[in-house]
Amino acid sequence: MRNEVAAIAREAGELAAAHFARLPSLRVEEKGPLDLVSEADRDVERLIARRLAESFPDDGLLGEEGASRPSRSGRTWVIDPIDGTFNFLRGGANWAVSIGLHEDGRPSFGAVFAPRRDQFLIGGPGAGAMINGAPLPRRPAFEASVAVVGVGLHPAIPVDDQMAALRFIAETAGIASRNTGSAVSDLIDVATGLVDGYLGLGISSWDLMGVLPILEEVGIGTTLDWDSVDLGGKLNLVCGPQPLLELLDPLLGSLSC
Ligand code: LIP
Repeated sequence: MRNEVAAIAREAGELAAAHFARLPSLRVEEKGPLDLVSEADRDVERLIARRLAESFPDDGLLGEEGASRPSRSGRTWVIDPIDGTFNFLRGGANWAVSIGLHEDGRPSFGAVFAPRRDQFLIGGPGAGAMINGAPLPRRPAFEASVAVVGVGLHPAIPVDDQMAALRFIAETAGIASRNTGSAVSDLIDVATGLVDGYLGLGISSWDLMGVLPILEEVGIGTTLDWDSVDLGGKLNLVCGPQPLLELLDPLLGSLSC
């Protein structure tokens, strides 16, 4: 499975990069306020869905841009063809292809490829975790006095909740924050240690399914209770080492969204 999924993620990233090289001519539509989709997203998702269906014909599919296929195996591949579409369409580097396997009710394996950042991660619980072909090291112990968290706030989240989240991080937790505009990029930054963790509000399962299993393998957890996660719904979560989850978890219970 590893080799097949790696090859599909690579091919998808290369197709996305080819579209990125001709940005001005891409057709772009608005899905909603501050939410864009381009022919690149759709083309890359079609490729991933086709390749996954060829390799794993009994597995289900769920994609951000509409790919959908019922599962006969109990396993479902959850796809974000380009996470960070806004960045992609503006010529930025923070975007990635994400392919994750949902199995036995939780993320079990994933591959993410950020071509413009030259980062390819693959793995999952019990399957190892690799970055660019090398083992991903476990993160050093969390130190609150120098902590920084990536933040992703979906535009549909009420502004009061967005402000409450930023205030909680700065004032109550007393830590720094960063924002790449791509959940997968933020979570790759957790893997590489640029940030200690991630706070996401209004995040979708396809933003998370590819990279969370890789992070779990190196001891990074989340506040999500997978038994109650709706794969088509919006999620609020913290991801990080246990002390960071405990530091930011009270915020989640205080929000209206
Ligand atoms: C985006 C996320 C981003 C989040 C956005 C959106 P897309 O995914 O990665 O972090 O804040 O609301 O969901 O739409 O670029 O695949």
